[in-house]
Amino acid sequence: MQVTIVATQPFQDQRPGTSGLRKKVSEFLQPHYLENFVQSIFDSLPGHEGQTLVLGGDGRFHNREAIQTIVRMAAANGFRRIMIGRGGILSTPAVSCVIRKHRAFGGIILSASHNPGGSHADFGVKYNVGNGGPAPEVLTETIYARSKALTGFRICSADTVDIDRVGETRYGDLSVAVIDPVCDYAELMASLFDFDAIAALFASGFRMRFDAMNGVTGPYAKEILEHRLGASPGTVIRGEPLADFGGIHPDPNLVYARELVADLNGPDGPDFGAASDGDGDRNMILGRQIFVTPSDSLAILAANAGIAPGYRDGLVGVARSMPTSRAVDYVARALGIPCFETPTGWKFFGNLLDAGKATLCGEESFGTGSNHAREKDGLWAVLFWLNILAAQRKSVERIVRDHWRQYGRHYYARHDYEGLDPRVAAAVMSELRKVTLTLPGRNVARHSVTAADDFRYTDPIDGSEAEHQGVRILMSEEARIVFRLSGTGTFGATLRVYLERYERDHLRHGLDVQAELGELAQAASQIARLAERTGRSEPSLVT
Ligand code: G16
Repeated sequence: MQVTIVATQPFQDQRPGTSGLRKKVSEFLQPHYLENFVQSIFDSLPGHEGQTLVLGGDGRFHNREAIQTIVRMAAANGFRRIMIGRGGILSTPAVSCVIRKHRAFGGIILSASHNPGGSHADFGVKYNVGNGGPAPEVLTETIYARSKALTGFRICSADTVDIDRVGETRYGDLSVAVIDPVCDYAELMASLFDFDAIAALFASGFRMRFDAMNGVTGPYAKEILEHRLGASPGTVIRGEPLADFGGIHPDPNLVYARELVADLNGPDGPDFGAASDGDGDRNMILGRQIFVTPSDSLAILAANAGIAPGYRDGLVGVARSMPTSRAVDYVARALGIPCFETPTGWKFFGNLLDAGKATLCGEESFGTGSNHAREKDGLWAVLFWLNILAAQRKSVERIVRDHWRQYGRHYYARHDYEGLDPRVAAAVMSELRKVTLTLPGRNVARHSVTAADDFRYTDPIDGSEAEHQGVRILMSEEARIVFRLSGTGTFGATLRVYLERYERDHLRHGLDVQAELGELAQAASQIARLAERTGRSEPSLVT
C-alpha cells in the first residue's frame, strides 16, 4: 500500500476540552480537519509504530466515514493492528475495556458524548492511552501544540474496509480486526456482578426500563439485561444507535429523559429505571417516584460495594470531582478510607486508579465508575444498582432513604447558563475570583462562609498541577456554592453553578430540592451579578 504525505495548513482551534476535541460536524467536514487532528495525535505518541490501536464510536453522523479515514492513516503511520467495533460501534467504556484486555497501545473514540448528533450537530475525537483512560492533560496539550504547527499528514490509498463483518483482514502491513463490540465488555461485567442473583430478581417479576436514548448502549443493554439476565423483551427502549439519536439530546437527566421519568412516576411504573448517554459512559438512576442524584448514587454504591463480587474485598479509597456533592465523603469517613477531590474530568481519576489509591470514582455529571476500566461506565453503574437491589430486595426509594438516615442528605442541584458570550462568561469568572476573596467570615444565604478559593489540584501521584478548576464558596460542611465553565460545549460558553446543602435531620429529608436550595441559588446569582452581566434571570437548564 502506498503511503502519501498530503500537504496541509494547520488549524489553530484544535485544543481538546474536558473530554477530547468536540466541534460542529460542519467544522469536522472542512478539508483536512479530521486528518490534521488525527496526525497530531499520532505524532504525539512516541513508540506507537508496530502497536495495536482500538477504534470505535457512538454511531453518530460521520462515524463510519471517519473510521475509514483513520484506518488509512493508522496504516500509513505504522500501526501493526487496528481493532474496530463491528459497524464502527464501541461505547466509551467498551473502548477502555478492550484497550486493557488486549493490551493495546491506545484507542480513538469518535463521539461528542451526550451532545446531539446529525449533520448539523456535533462530532468529536478523543484519544485514550494504554491504561484505557482519557489522555492526560500533558498529552492533550502536546497534541494541541502539534496541531498548530502541522504541515502534512500521512495516509494510505487503501480500499474501503468492511467494518460490518467480524473477522481479521490485512491491508498491507496493517491487520484490521473487526470485533464484536459487546463481547469483551459483557464478559467483564459478568466477572464483577452476581448475574445469578440479578437474573433471579428479574425472574421474580421485578420490572425495569432502560432508555438507551438511541445512543451506543442499546446493543450492550439488550445483550446483558434482556439476553443474559432475563429482563423481559422491551426493557431496553430506544435501543438502536442512530446517527442523529432520533433528533433527541442523548443526555440522561431529568430534562432530556423526561419520558422515562414520567414512566417511573406513573401509576404502574416499573421498579427501576435507568438511562445512558450517546457514548454510554453516563448513567441516570431512577426508582419509583424517586430520582437518585449522581452524587448520592456514588455514595450509595460505595456504602454497599461489598455486595458485588467484584468489590467483595472492600474499597481502597474513593474519588469524586470537586463539584460533586460531598455525600461520598461521609461514607469514606465511616469506612475509614481516603476520599480524593479532583478537578472535573475523568482523566484526573486515572493516576489514582492506576496507583491503587481509589476503587470507585464519580462525578455529578452523571458519571460513575471503578478500577475495572479507566472511563466512567453507564451500564456498569446500572448493573451495580441491580446487584444491590437483588441482594437487598428493597425498593430504590427505601435504599436511598435508609442511606440518608444513616449519613444525612446532601440537597444538590446544578444550574446551567448555556450559550453565553464566552467573553462575558470569562469576565464573570475572573470577577468571581476576586469577589469571593472578600467572603470568608460573612454570611451567604444564612450560612457563614468559612473559605473561598479558585480550586487548584496537585495530583498526589505525579505532582502535576491543574489550576482554575472552579470557584468555591464553602460554608463549612453545611453548604457550598461552586462556579465553573463547562469544557465540553460546542456553542458559546456554559456557566455551571453547583449548589449543595447538607441536612442531618431525617425529618427534613423529604423536602423539595429546588425550594431547599432557593436561597443559595439567589445568593449565587447575586454574588456573580448574573442577571446584570448575562441578561439572564434564570438558568437555561436545571439538573
Ligand atoms: C465529560 C468528562 C467528564 C465531565 C463532563 C462534564 O463527560 O468526561 O469527566 O464531568 O464532561 O464536563 P463539563 O462540565 O466541562 O461540561 P462526557 O460524558 O461529556 O465525556
